[in-house]
Amino acid sequence: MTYWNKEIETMDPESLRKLQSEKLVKLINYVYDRSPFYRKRFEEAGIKPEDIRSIDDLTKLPFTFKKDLRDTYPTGMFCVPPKDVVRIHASSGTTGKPTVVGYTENDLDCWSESLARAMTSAGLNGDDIIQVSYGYGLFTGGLGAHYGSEKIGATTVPAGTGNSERQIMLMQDLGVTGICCTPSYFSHLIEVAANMGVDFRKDTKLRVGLFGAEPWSEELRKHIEERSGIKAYDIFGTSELSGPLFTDCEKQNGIHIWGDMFIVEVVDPKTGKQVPDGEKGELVVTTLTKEALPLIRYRVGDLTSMTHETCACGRTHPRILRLTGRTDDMTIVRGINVFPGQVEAVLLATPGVTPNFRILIDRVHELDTMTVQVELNEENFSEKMSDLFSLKSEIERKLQSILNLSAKVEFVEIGTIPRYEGKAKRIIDNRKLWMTEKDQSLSLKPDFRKSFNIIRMYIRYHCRIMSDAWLPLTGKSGSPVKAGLNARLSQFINQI
Ligand code: DLL
Repeated sequence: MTYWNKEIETMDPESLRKLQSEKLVKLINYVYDRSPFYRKRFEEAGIKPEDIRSIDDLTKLPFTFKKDLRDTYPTGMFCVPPKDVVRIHASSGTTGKPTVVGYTENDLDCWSESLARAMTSAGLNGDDIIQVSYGYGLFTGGLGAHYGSEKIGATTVPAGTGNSERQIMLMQDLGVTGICCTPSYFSHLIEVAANMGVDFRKDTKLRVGLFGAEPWSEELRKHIEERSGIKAYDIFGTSELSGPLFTDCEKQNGIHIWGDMFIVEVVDPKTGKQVPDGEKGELVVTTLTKEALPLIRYRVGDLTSMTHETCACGRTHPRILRLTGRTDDMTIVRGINVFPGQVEAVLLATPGVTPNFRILIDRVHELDTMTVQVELNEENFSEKMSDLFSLKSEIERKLQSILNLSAKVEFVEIGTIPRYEGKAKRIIDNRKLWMTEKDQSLSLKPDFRKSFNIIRMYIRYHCRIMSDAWLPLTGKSGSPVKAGLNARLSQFINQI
């Protein structure tokens, strides 16, 4: 078995706990001295730094939430002066403002160290050629994987996202052996390669993939492995914790969380109480080495379970099992976090539509697609198709800029989107984390829906003309005749 840092990765659990205790005590003093946010939080909870003497006192500490980062936007929770921040990343937030994360030089080193251990545990090494097909930029995927790959001494190919045929060409021509991207994108690459007549087994040297940034399943892992002949590993992290940080090892039996850098807990999302190993709950993480943006008992929002058992690979650090969902309304499309609030903000700022909407997520030819159904405002309903098209493009443009993701807009009849008395269900996720061949044949569904809506709008348009033509004949504007006619038409439209 090969390790990046054998001494740390296989240290005995008792010594690891001791190390965590020492680091936790230091951390609490650090944030208390440097962060007005944490000082206030601790005071509200009646906690003084001297109350935290070991990891046994962890549960005395209050939780931190994504909302705290938003409320202190952009850098209110940073614990170092701006001159010590050497890098900024960000992930999307509910309101259009991103969640900003900062790194000192040491933070970047720890991030790469974490990934170097992870990549090594997934069988990668300095002889590998690793293609990084995560997005580069504010998203942490590209640069995170890039630095990890360089740290282990691999040759790094910063391909970024998109242009699938070129991705495959690069893989072949450069002799790429490892790839980092979302699992849905790699499934798409398998299809593209097949269409190009490229067989991953015969025509490339690819042997390892690190797939994450979005939920996926064991079935998809099997599918990828069978179709491409590579070993597929699960890579996890969040921008608040740095970015991609952890993977499963060659035993593929849970994601190793480096205990000398992070303390993990799994809690009941309702009560906040820790749940026993093996029981599902929300992931909570305390960062032990981060300087710019340390997080204490951070509620990550992902659902998982954990185990403290030593892995068959010999690593002693805790493992979390496959992440199965989230506690909040965030959803992930092509690796990008999407909150319904972002869409709502766009619609509220756009005249001509109502704030009622529904986000439909599908998986077509292995790639996620996002369609936003929007109700046209009755008063602003335009009879000119050209106006509707420009309104549609305007909303699509705004969505692209706020979400950093292309979404299609579909106009629907007023009253079509269900109204909810409680929490509105804005997202209809038609993706299956894994689709069978039969499911895939149903992937025409979004096209059907689109045609259906065009037909509806067309009928409505003509019904309106009929209605307006009829009115002068009856001569009773706003009369029961018109109301009756409109009711009949609506009933008719709703039935089709
Ligand atoms: O997605 C960091 C990352 C980049 C991880 C590349 C792995 C690879 P955020 O954009 O902040 O950061 O999104 C974090 O994505 O809370 C999970 O809900 C989800 N997520 C990330 N990895 C996985 C995974 C990056 N392996 C959010 N399985 C997290 C399931 C994942 N969900």
